[in-house]
Amino acid sequence: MTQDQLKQAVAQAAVDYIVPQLTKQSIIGVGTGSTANFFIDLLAHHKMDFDGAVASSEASAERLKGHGIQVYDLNWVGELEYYVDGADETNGRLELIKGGGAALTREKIVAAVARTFICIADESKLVERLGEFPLPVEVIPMARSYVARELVKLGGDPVYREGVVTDNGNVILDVYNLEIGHAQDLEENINNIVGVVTNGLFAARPADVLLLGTPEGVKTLA
Ligand code: ABF
Repeated sequence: MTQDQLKQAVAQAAVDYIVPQLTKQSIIGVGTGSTANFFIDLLAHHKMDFDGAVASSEASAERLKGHGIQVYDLNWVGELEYYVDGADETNGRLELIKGGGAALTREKIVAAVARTFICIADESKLVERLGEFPLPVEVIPMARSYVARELVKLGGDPVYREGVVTDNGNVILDVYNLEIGHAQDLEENINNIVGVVTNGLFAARPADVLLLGTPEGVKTLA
């Protein structure tokens, strides 16, 4: 199976997981990236079964609207039953690295609101220890150099993602070579650096369910 077929299989598994629970009032949190795109395209077949979606990026909002799915501003939404999104890495505790697509801040906000966060990923994303994928950190532009120096003190090698501006008007530092022993502590320590908006560790609020695409089928970890 190709990686795209594995992504499609987990996207279908997420649709199968949530659709039976949806009502006409349901609003779904929808993520960003190629796996999330498969999910959006498959979810569109069921658009009559729910009210609409909140998107974690402008790109996903456009894709949802293209399918005729109503997209809501999160501020207008009280409750999100589900948030479905991909990841760059996951460990067995469902702690994640996200943000390769630069949408990490909105993703973390939607994850915070959602009752159930379903992560969809092909098996290449499952790792023993987080950190081979460089950790994305969204930073206020004027703080970029300061934050980079502070990240070096934490043992990382930050690299400015040139030419990328987030949907929030900020920049991204990708941090290589971090020792991620206790992910929750590191997430908090990086967030405490002045000028950091968010970092891509999802450990304080990990996924609740991981649908993992393997050649033997989709495995569910919870
Ligand atoms: C988003 O998309 C992320 O947080 C992660 O960076 C990325 C995963 O992309 P893909 O599904 O294309 O591998 O969910």
